[in-house]
Amino acid sequence: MNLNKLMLQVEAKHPNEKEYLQAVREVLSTIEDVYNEHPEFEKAKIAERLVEPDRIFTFKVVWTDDRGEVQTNLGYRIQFNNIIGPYKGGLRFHPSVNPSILKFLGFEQIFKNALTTLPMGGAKGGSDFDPKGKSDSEVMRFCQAFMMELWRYIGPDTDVPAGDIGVGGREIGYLYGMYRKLARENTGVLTGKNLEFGGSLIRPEATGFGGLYFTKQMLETAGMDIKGKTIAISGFGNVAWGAALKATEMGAKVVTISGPDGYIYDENGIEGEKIDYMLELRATCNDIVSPYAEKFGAKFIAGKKPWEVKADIALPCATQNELNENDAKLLIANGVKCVAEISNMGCTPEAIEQFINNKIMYGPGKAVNAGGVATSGLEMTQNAMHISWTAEEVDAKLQQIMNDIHTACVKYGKQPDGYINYMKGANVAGFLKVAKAMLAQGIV
Ligand code: 2IT
Repeated sequence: MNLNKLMLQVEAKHPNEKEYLQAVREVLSTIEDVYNEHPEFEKAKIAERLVEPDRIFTFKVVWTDDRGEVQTNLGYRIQFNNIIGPYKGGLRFHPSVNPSILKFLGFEQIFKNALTTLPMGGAKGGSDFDPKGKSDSEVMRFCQAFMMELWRYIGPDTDVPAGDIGVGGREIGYLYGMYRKLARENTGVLTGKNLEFGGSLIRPEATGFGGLYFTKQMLETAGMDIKGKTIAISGFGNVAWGAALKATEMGAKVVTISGPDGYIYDENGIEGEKIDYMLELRATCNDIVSPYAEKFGAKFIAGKKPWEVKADIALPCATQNELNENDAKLLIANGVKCVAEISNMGCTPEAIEQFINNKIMYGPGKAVNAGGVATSGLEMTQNAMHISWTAEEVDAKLQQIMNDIHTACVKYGKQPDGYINYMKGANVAGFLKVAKAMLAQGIV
């Protein structure tokens, strides 16, 4: 099968799902060589079978707000592929959530989870519920209503949801409480739980920490040291927080964070209590970053993204397509050396092309941010064994996993001129594992 032809078919079938098409296009365009080296893949129609989710659940979530008004939201769970393990992936609560966005995230999750070396399949879910401005009890009632619909489709060995944008420890707690009541079981059915009821140490930090372990490896492979480098980060949520924490610990200087309202430029470096403050800012549920500027006397640039500052390293930590071609050109003109996505699909295809054509190190989200779901996998292991590991034990495993992912990307992404195409490396390594598992298990 010509994968171009398959892409045209997928486009014709799902013309309005642009994020999903973008994610599929990226993978199909980078696996073509290995696909054609394995006629058995073609014979078993691996690519055709991989691009469509196993099933999609769509449900209505009805709840009552603090004024007593009845609210209706949409809920989804997309079980994409469970060939190597139970469906696994986060839940996103954000007004932009739609089937296209969840299908792109679920599709990416298959390869990301395959890269982690742990047995996890790919899934994603969420709702168009907007947590912004909602009270704690509204969030609780929404989560309970959401789980009343979802619980019958998930289970600790079937499908294990977790957090994503808009879903953190608080939401996971409310979701878990309702699941436990309905299913009458205490199991690791969700990850990202609080420590008191089966959560794992380091899970909150893991996406950011893993992203920095990967970035450090990328730099070292190119003969550079992360120490002393200037870093531009976008976002100010859990992922940006973990990234800033580890980056400063490694001796780099973080100069930006951002929100939907604009970005903060702190020339003195975002460190110590300023990083702690990010959590406080997030907990207000207003989704604005500007109060940081007033509190710490930094600059706030309204309505702009942080990619216009001079930085050695850029770490998108917010959402998909948050760094476009123009941003890439600005970063390159300002001497950026490495761009590593800790958000999912943070760069547009045009931005990626800029980085690759200019031989700038570029790490795709499915490799760079895999530490989050990998540590979810470690949480599942601890739950299944009814034990808990120390922070040091979890962190050591996370570092090992990120090292292994980096090695796999280099193995499949190294070009004849020595440039490492991490996007290709990650896609090929993830795809080969899934494809081989699909072949071994027959046509099911
Ligand atoms: O995008 C992601 O990998 C996540 N939101 C984490 C998923 C998980 O199951 O921990």
